[in-house]
Amino acid sequence: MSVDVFYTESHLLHNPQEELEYGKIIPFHETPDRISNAVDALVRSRSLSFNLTSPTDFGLEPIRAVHSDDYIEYLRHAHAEWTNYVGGDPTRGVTPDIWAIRHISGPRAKPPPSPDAQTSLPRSVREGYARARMGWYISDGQTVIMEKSWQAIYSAAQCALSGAEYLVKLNSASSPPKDDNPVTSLALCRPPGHHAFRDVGAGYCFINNIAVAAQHLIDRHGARVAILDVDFHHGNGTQSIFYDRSNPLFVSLHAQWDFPHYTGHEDETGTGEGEGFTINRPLAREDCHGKDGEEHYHATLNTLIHSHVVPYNPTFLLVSLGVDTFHLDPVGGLGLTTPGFRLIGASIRAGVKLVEAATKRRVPTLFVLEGGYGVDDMGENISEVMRGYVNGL
Ligand code: OKP
Ligand code: ZN
Repeated sequence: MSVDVFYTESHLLHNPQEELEYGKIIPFHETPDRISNAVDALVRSRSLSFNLTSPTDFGLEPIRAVHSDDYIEYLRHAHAEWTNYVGGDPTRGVTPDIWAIRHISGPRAKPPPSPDAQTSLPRSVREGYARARMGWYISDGQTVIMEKSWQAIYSAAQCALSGAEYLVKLNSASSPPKDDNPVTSLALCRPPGHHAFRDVGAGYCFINNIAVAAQHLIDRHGARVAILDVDFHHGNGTQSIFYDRSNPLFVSLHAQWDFPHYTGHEDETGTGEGEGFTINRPLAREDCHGKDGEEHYHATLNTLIHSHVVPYNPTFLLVSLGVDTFHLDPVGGLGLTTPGFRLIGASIRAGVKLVEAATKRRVPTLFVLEGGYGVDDMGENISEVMRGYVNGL
């Protein structure tokens, strides 16, 4: 069997050269060669065959089901607005130099209106509007927008949607998928998505690709969705979007006290109807080194799958697949080795099989790429996750 991979070259249009990290300007980590190298590795993979597929265009509607109209509108014009009013080299990326701390500013805080509509105001005032708006919608200095970034952002969401829709088709095909063949696909999204909130971009993310796919499956196909986030970083955007809902379930395993720094604690469990449908397991980095560390990681993941994902009985499983847990990753790094990624895939499949046995239905599983910054290894690590999912250990 082969795994369909949804991918488009539009991501090449988003290639910032630098980011602001802890007060220093450093080379941008979330580079186009992450995807190019991963695609090469998948195509060359001998362990499993991958079938590269271009995404279908599902339009803006599924994105609007997750993100606010003003935010989407802002993202589309952010680069032009900034370079027009604030200035700078238009061939380079832009990122805020002021940040709205909304929980401090309070519920009545709001961004200024678009400076384009304020023709009577002095230029300097309109410049202030443009700077304030960037800091309202983008919450850190690593989330950099280029002139054509929107095209890449939009296409990444379409890749996730296409992966989801493909699973629906495969699952309901008149000739049902062969007995034991898994129903799975991979969306190679870039930029990533899991730090994107309803109306805020952060951590290289703008549109929350996996949230858009989950919402689409719920709205169009009445799905009951479980999201399992195994990226090194806490999926704070996904958590926030679904915090007060019982569908989807959101389960995250991540490094404690690293980016995004303030969330992902065990006592964040959802609110209202969503109480109990957000599950966080932060891992101390010092517990994840060496062989014992890797075992600790897998034991924790397995417990999460068995005590939360399986009992939820999802009709679809969506995995936020970050491979930045790899021990050599330059941004994350949580002690995982390449065979460890195969085990992640196998553990997820074992959980899926339990749900399938209990419900007598297939559980289509979509893997959505999030982080992973070691460009030489990430393709192999992604491919090992898929191989573990398809073939087991
Ligand atoms: C996005 B994804 C830590 C700097 C943090 C931002 C990380 C965004 C990660 N040395 N920089 O979850 O992989
Ligand atoms: Zn990450």
